[in-house]
Amino acid sequence: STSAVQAQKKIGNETDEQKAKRMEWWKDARFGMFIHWGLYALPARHEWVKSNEHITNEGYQKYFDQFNPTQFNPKLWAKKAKAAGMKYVVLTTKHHEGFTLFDSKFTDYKATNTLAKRDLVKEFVDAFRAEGLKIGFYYSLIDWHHPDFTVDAYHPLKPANNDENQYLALNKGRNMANYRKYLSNQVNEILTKYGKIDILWLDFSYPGKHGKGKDDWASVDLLKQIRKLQPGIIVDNRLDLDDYADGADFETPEQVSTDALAKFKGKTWETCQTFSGSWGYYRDENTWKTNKQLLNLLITSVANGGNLLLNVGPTAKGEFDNRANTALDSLGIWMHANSSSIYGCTFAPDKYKPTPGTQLTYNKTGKKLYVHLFEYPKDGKIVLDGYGDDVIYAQFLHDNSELLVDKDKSTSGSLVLKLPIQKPNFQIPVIELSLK
Ligand code: JFZ
Repeated sequence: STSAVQAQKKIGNETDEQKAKRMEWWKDARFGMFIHWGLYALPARHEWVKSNEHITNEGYQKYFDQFNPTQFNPKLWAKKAKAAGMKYVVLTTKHHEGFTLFDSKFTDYKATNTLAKRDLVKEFVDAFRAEGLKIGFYYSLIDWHHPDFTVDAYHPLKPANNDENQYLALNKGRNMANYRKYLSNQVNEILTKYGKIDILWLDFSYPGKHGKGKDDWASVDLLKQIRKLQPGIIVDNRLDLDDYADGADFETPEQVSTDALAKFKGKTWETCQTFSGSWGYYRDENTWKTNKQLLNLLITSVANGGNLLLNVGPTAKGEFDNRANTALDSLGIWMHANSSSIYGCTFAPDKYKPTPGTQLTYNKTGKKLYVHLFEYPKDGKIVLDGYGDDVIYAQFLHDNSELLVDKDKSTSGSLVLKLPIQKPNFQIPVIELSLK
């Protein structure tokens, strides 16, 4: 069939084995930090503010002039990420607004020319590397500042009533070929000036009328360029290269509910999630997720074989705000005790079914099964049907205290775990089952 032929279309010549090797650290890591930081931190009302409120380059200029992150200290960011249990980080080197946090030969619209007066990406990379985290760059394919980037359905200058003649008038003199060159030049800069880069997160494609896709970005050539410059790099799936078997390394389900993650089981994926809804710092947003919801996102991701990329939007001063710090600290307390159920883990073999109120993760190498207690059983008992003959030892993960198991009640390999009546003082305690 044609779809079978299409799936064979390839850009490079990497084998499945080589790819598995390249992706290994990323699949084991499971938990990363996304950082959305740019001029939009000043208006502090969504990173899309320029488009949402149809702000011109002139109208947006005040944020460039006022950008002065006196408290920017990426070492503190890196320590927070590390303490929360995150293994990698992805920073917006440029978002849709077009402002670059890095020094670039190809634009004046960069941090170096603000009151910050320096390459902020350089300091960021040094700080996170020093903490042992892998380095990822987000780079926006979209650019609402560049004069050659054509006005489309998401652009701040888009005509109010989608009037075709207005689109034509606005795009007279704009030349996407020039923008493609700029895009390629800047991708070249970020992949050559900062040493080994582990992840490239390009964002995003929206093919169709007044949209943009692979031809607008020259995606095939861009991906070839990326792989040549950084052979080990891991690239997301937003280049509009679904027709190619090797057009992306992972899927990026964004802001989806925990219920929706089950359908990604068996694929290679990372869900990106915010604390409060917006990616950039949004002062007045009061829809912050609870600690339990955040843990649920992390555990549910691993229980379905995926990663969680949890976002922080630093303030215009250059700091994580208190709500973000508190949430990260609380994740760190849980991870300190329970990270063995996260790192190197994936979904459990089919024969093990989670009981109501629990989620399972599995470490194949260590032969461990992890039961996450979202709801604590009132009678202190958990019955695991079909596990009985496989389990050789059970303990809580946070203190390695033994959990007694009762097998004689079982005739069909079911196992009764006896838990303390009093729930341990832990949000979502984890039971570790050692398998034969
Ligand atoms: C994009 C950005 O527009 C947003 O500001 C943020 O950076 C986020 C991580 O990525 O938002 C998207 C991109 C793609 C989809 C949805 C939101 N999508 O394909 O559903």
